[in-house]
Amino acid sequence: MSVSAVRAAVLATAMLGVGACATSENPNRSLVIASLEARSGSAVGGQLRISRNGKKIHLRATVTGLEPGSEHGFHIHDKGDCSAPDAASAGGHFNPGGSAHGRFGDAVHHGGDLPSLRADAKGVARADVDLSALQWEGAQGIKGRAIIVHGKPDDFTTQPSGNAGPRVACAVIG
Ligand SMILES: [Cu+2]
Ligand SMILES: [Zn+2]
Repeated sequence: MSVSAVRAAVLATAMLGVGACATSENPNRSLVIASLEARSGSAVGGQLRISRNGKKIHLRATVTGLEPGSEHGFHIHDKGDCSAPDAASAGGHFNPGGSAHGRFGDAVHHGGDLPSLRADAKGVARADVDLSALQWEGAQGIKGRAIIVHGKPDDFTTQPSGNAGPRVACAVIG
């Protein structure tokens, strides 16, 4: 092969590479959008948006249909199964570190313990949480698990659930 033929081959390969990147998903980035489904006879709904960029994971949620001014336990649960009418199918709190239940940001808490939701005067709560301490995929990852909104506040003390009452909404991550 002449030098120019090699150059042409290299250029063609590079162009194919660019084409492939433009049309396929970047494996380091993902975005999951999921709707919260009402459970336990509630009228709670809303949307989750979980974005990942490398090791960074960010959750944004808008939760509707809450009592104005109310506070609600909010967790990632172990199983991505919202099928039960009371969402018991989602199992316990996601707990990749084998920790006790606690408050997000404290030294001891489940990986799935999230900051509590607080509803505004219209019964809407918003969450904006950096989940970069968690992993995305695999045995220790959050993908394929469930996010649960509870009917009562989390006391951050009662084991292993925080005594946050019924599961009033559920969504599967991914
Ligand atoms: Cu929970
Ligand atoms: Zn917990």
